Amino acid sequence: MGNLKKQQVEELAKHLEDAELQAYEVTKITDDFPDMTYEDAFNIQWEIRRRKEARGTKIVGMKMGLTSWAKMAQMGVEKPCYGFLADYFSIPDGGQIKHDELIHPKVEAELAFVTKAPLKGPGIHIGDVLRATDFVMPAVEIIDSRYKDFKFDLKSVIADNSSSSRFVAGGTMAKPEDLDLKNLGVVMEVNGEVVQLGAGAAVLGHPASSVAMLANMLAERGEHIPAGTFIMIGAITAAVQVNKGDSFCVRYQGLGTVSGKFV
Ligand code: 0L1
Ligand code: MG
Repeated sequence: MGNLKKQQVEELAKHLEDAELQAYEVTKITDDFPDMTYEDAFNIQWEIRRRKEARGTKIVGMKMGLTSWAKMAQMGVEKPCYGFLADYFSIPDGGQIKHDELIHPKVEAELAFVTKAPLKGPGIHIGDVLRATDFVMPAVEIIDSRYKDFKFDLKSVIADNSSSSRFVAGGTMAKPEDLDLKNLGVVMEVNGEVVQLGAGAAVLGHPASSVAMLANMLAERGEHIPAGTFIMIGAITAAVQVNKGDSFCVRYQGLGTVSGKFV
C-alpha cells in the first residue's frame, strides 16, 4: 500500500532524478516523508524510469543491490533492493568515467547474468535461473547515491534507483554450467593495488540467488524478467570510493578483467 499521492510520487521522482542528472546531493527523502512505504519507494523509482523512457532513454538492464550480508549490515539495511540500468550508464571496458558527472562514486565488483528465457515469479529459485541463463560475464558497477554522505535508509535508496549510475561490462562470457559460481574468485585493484577480494558466494550464498530474488521482487508489481535481460547481481566485494584520476582493474577467475579510469 502506498501513502503518497500520485503528485508527490512525481515530484519526488523529479527531485531525485534532477540530483542524478546534475550531480548534487540531497537529504534522504524519508526525513520529509516518514510515512512513505516500500510501495511508494518503488513507485518513485518506476516513475524515474518512466521519465527517462519518455525522453528516449533506453533501459538496458537491471541491477540488484545490497545482496551481500556484509553490505546489508554495513549500510544498516535489512534486505536487498533492485534498480534499472539506463543506456547512458554503460561505459566500455577500459573506458573513461567522467567523475564530474557524478557526486561521490564507488566501485563494486559484480557479475552479470544474461537471460535466454523469461523468469516470472513468484517462486523462482536458483535452478530456474540457471536454466534460463544464456551466459554470465564480469561487470563492475559504479554506484553514486544521490544522498548526502551515502547516508540513507532502504526506502530512500530504492526511490533513488538503488544508487545506480554507471557500469562497465567486459571480460569473457561463459555458460553457467562451465563456472563454479559460488567459488568464483574476484580481485579488485585500484591504481595497481589490491583493495578487495571476494568469491561469488558473497552474494546471497550463490550469485543465481540474486537473479531469483529479482524475479520474485518484480512479481510483486506484476513485472517479470524478459528473455535477453542483462542483470547485475550486486557486489561481491565491498564498494570502494574513487577519486578523479583513479583507475581500477577487476580480475575474475577464468573470465578475464574489467577496467576503467575516472577522469
Ligand atoms: O549496488 C548496490 O549494492 C548499491 C545499492 C544501494 C546502496 C548503496 O548505495 O550502497
Ligand atoms: Mg551494485
